[in-house]
Amino acid sequence: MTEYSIHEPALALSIAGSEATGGAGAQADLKTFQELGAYGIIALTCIVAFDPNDDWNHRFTPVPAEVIADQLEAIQANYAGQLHTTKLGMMGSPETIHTVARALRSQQWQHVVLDPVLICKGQEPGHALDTDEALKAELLPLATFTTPNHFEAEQLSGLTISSVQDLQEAAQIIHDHSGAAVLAKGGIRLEGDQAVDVFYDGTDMEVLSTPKVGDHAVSGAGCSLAAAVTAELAKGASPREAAYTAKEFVTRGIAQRVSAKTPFDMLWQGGLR
Ligand code: PXL
Repeated sequence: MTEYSIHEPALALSIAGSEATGGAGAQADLKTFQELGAYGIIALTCIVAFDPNDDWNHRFTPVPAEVIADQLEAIQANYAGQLHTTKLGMMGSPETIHTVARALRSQQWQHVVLDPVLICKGQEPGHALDTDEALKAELLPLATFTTPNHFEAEQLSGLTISSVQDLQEAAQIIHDHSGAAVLAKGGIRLEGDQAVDVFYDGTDMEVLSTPKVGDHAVSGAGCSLAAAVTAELAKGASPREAAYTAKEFVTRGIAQRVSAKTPFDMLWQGGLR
């Protein structure tokens, strides 16, 4: 009989939406977790299917609240006492946010990484506004780490961000408000030849800068960055170390992108191999 051993990888739960083409969402999270050696677990919040006949607009289908609650019940029971790290991606509705917040509050977490996905094309603006408010009220206070992009950092801080100094100020405001470590992403949005992100955890203020790779956004960069932070935290890295590794992971993935018919290419999660 062949011997076996019990493996004890770092566990990482993503609560996120499916983006069917595999560029973003839960698919990007799972691939990132695997690449970085964490054991990936998913609770799906919604299904996004781009429409090739309508400019690739997002067709959005929420997963019913009770089905989200069932998934989280199964996951939390299965890994009771072992699961300490989670990432929150696209929620899509206030009801989903209530359901996820309730499940999160039912146990202790070491790391709750919030990718504050605020709007998704294809959602009604009124609906999206409710979702943004619920996210700020119910999920941001639970977060230990958050990864707003340029637009989200403006929304969460109330600032207009056009320089690295503005991005630093926004990171400080978001940290002061939430208590979370903040990795605010300037990405390709700030002028100049560097893709600049800012890390702030209340003590350290760091500017992470790499040469821009092209001047077009790549699908999955935000999801993969937050997922890489999550995997690294699950493995025991400090928030600052996790931010640097995640930036490297995404920069290499953008440089080795997967081409597609959508207006954006996709990030390749195997870039560090
Ligand atoms: O990149 C944000 C994002 C997150 N999650 C899902 C998405 C998208 C963007 O398309 O579809 C499910």
